[in-house]
Amino acid sequence: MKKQLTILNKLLLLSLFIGFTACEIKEDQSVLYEVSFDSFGGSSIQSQFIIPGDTVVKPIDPTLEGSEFIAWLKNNEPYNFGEVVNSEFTLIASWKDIYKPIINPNATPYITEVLDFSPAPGQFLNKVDDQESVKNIIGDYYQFISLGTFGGSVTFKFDHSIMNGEGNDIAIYGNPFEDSSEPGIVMVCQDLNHNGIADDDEPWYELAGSEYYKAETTHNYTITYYRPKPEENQHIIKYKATYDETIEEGEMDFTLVEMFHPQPMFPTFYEEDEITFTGTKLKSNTWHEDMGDWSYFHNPAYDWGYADNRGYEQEGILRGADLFDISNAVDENGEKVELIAVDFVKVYTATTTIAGWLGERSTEIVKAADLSLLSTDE
Ligand SMILES: [Ca+2]
Ligand SMILES: [Ca+2]
Ligand SMILES: [Ca+2]
Repeated sequence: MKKQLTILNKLLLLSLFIGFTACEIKEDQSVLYEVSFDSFGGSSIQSQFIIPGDTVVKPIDPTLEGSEFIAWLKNNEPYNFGEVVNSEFTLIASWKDIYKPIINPNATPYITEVLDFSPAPGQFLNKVDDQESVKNIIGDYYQFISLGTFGGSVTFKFDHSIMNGEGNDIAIYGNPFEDSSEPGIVMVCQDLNHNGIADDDEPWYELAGSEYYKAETTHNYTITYYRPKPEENQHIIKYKATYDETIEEGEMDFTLVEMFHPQPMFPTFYEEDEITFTGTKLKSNTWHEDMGDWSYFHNPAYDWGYADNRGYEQEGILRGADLFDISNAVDENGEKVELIAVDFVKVYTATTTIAGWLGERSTEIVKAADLSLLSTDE
């Protein structure tokens, strides 16, 4: 009897085993989910077969020459490796170019190329061929260009990357004097793909100056200027500004400069009849002094960190220059960004003030230099 039971037990166990094995094979074929990895040109990563409800094991980061691995993406979002798997899917590697500064053994200190000149309306525009005269800021000469009122900008580069060394790195020369500061905000960009162009996917960073974090400073101030119709007064520029929750429409009145600057104020070379600029707007500190039969406008300097602001305090080779430290770079959210070097520099007028007969408060640029090369020159 005992022996019979044992045989029965064995048969039972055998049938259970067969049943179990069959069941396991069935599971293998139907419900293991394949998670594959598309390394997007990088080293290949093996697929994983995941039991439902289990998680993916984060593989070793793939490698790609000249690139830095950022993350595995699912539906364009970084994948959470704690997520439970309930389907098959592919994770895609995202990469960013490793930035390499351009080192030039024959580097010269001054601007070698102007990439863009987009002035806003102003009294010094339209007197000569502005797109030609902007080249005045190349090299070491003393001829300035004017950017016009808020937003008007110039973008330039050098024959090498400007390294972020100890302290200040860039000198930007304007024509300020005591009580005549016309601040311009400075932005920088890295040529990540070394094509000499500031591409749309190469971000710009503002060099935060003394006013950047103050409540009275307006970030993301957008203004559109409209070209007057031929029959309209060419010294009245209509505009529409948007910032915070505000939409403001108005006119900039340049009529008091007409006797000195009779030409139209809206830059004539634009094909469009309206131009739009977005940037950081500084609160005006201009004040007006009544001197009896005439009046004077005071445009005092801001503390630091703006072009055409305090350069009159410098001596020698730096006379007229405001100095900039690449370490003050911030991203669009105001977060500090560490940049080892930069390739492109943009300066734009930071105020919207029109000071009567003195005209708009517009940043002027004479030249700019890599400070590290200037010091070795001396
Ligand atoms: Ca620095
Ligand atoms: Ca000036
Ligand atoms: Ca580029």
